[in-house]
Amino acid sequence: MDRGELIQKFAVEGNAASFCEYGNGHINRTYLAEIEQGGKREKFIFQKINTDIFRNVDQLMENIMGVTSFLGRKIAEQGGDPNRETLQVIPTREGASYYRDEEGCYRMYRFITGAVSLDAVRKPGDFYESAAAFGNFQALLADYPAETLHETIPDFHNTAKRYAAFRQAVEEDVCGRVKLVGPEIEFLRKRERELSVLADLLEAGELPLRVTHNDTKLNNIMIDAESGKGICVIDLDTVMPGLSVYDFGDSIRFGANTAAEDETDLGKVSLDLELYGLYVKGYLEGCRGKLTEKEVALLPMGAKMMTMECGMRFLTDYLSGDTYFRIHRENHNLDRCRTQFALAEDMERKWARMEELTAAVSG
Ligand code: ADP
Ligand code: GN1
Ligand code: MG
Repeated sequence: MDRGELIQKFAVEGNAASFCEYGNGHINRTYLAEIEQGGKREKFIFQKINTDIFRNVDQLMENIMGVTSFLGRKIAEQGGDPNRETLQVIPTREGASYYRDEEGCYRMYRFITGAVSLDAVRKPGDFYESAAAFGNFQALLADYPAETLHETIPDFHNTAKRYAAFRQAVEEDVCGRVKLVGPEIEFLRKRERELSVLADLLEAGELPLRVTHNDTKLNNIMIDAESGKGICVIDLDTVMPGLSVYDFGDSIRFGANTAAEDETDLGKVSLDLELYGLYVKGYLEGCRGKLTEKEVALLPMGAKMMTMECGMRFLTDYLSGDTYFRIHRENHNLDRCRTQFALAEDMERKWARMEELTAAVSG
């Protein structure tokens, strides 16, 4: 079925005028579809869902429909515009949340106009605004019925289990790449015990399980082109019960790195402490006092844990033959892994400052 026919399966009038790959996500295939409607071109986001990763698309879309309608109601109550401030799924002509054919599963979203998603912080204010928006997302979902959410990727941020998967990939060495990554394996081996501290605190009841986004990188938020405010959190595939410090940490991992996630010159990789401090401020303001003291104290650990975990996931994928994250060049996952580990090492050097800044902002 061609793209025009696929679009016809959704409840939108008009004909597809253009269709092109869009964005820099690593998981789904995202397209910008422009549709001719009454002499005007309307934009839509069309996605082919990665069903190797999201095995149960009914459950995935049930989560998204639940979360977006919940958010839409709250945003409207607070006088906001649900069309711009939360994702809006365009149903199929049959009224389903996605369309399935023999080649895959597809969904459509209303395009959030007048906004941008950034792959790097342009100015510190962008990062602060993204923090406030992710914090607000956390606060808005604080009373979402967590038990109704499906675990779209089981053990997504269970770093200890991720370590076990990494060890298995080393053991299997399906591509013969283990010999190329001695220092990276050593990096993780040295930190093995630390990898489970947050999961252990959760299990011990010292950290609360919340409804979290779990994939809070900067390009998963839309920033209003005029006001510069973070207006809409997108990429809701991994909204699941999780830890607030994971959401905080993943944003730091991506946005407070002075280099790109896949930078090959590791000399450029470091933690920007100014951005770190700004994010703490924005996130705590957005959360509106909902985090416990312990959660706040563990924000630096959240940042380091997400950085190590993500590096480990890139490394595992490199060892397994690059089957999970979309790559655009040879060794891409290895490059991504190395930047993460370099960033985590820089966090270790700056640990005292990270803790001081966290305490100063929250105190
Ligand atoms: P992935 O899971 O692959 O990361 P995303 O859902 O994050 O896919 O989409 C990829 C990119 O597409 C985003 O980073 C953003 O730039 C753009 N995008 C996604 N949804 C919308 C939307 N509703 N409006 C405008 N842009 C969007
Ligand atoms: C993936 O989907 P995207 O590109 O926003 C991944 C995240 C990683 C991130 C690393 C479902 O995010 O967990 O942190 O790449 N998403 C999934 O850039 O695995
Ligand atoms: Mg994304």
